[in-house]
Amino acid sequence: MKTQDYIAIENEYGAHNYHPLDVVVERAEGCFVYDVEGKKYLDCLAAYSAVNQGHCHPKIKEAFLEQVNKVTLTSRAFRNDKLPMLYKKMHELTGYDMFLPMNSGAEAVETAIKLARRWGYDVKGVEKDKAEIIVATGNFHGRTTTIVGFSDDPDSYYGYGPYCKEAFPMHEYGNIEDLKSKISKNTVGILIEPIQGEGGVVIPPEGYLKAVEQICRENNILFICDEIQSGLGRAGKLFAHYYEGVRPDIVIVGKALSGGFYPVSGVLADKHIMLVIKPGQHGSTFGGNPLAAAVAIRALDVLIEEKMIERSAEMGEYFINKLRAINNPKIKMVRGRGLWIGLVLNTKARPYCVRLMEEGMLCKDTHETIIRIAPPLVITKEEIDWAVATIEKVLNENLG
Ligand code: IF1
Repeated sequence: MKTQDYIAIENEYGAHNYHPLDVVVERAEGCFVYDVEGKKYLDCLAAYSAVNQGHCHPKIKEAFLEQVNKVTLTSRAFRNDKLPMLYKKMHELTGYDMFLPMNSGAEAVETAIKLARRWGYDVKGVEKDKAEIIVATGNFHGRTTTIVGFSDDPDSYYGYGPYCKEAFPMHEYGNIEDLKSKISKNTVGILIEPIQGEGGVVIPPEGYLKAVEQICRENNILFICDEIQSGLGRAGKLFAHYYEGVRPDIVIVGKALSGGFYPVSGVLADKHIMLVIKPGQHGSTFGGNPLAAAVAIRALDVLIEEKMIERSAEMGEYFINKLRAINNPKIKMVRGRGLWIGLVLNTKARPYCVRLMEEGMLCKDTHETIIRIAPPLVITKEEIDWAVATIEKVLNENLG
């Protein structure tokens, strides 16, 4: 079968909750994916930063295959020999006392919301069912109804209510005075991304994260940082919040935690927060299963052993500088941290993403005019040179 055959079947029998580019991927390795006709593409989306380690990384695959031949899932009614080792590794790598494993990013965000609310009632003493968590404009934290209920993007929230909006006061991302105005006696947490991905790699003003941390300390509020997309090397550090030297009370992780092999997410926190949830008060069927743990352990090992975080910082700076050297009036701005880049155009980005696909490069447009560029962290300088030349070539075309 050819590309169009797969697309026809997908359109006929699959829900239309996405509008993907017309590329039908058959296999992938490292920075490259190959379609059903064998055409090769440089992947500059990396599954929205879930394959920071590169597609089908051999060492993570090895861990997957070894574990899948032993045991994959026993439920949390019993213990297993891999989860404790993941807990220990997360502690040693991040410095947080404890980790609560889930599966999708949204589930981890929901977990962080429950943890903050429970801490609010049991420790801070907030009146029952009155807990508030302040969120930011332009946020993206997943697609469950609680989460889309505090989105300001109609594509996320329209038609899925009712919501409990009063539980999630919204402040303007980056605006500390506005944030302060949203604090009440019932505020238990402030939930933000250290860099906003869906908004097109939006970096907040210098000092914003530090000010959020200070506000949390002064008002006995939990600083909740969603590092599901920005974390694990994507922004050039283990966590993007390291750029401001802050230490959130709760850090949410996902995506590259498994290198794209398996849905693995979770929440990091110290004991005085994490232990407010008692046995039987939260969990999930697959959360913390031995296959997930084995894969996550190796995905983290690979990230560190192959110095992917340092590469992200170095290659990202190289990529951004080369993009900024392109002399084309269509380019409004190039922004980013590490290998996480938003190429902001003065015109619609989608036609250029389609042309880049035709040229053998995959990236995604967002918010109409932004091309999101986030390749696996194993990309080389030669591959970046080719990508920049291809972007320059395509932007020189008039696509209306
Ligand atoms: C889709 C966006 C990116 C996330 C942050 C939580 C989650 C995500 C910061 C939820 C997930 C994914 C979802 C995916 C596309 C992608 C995305 F475009 F939707 F917004 F990356 F920017 N926090 N982001 O970025 O994690 O439940 O998906 O595992 O919905 O198509 P999830």
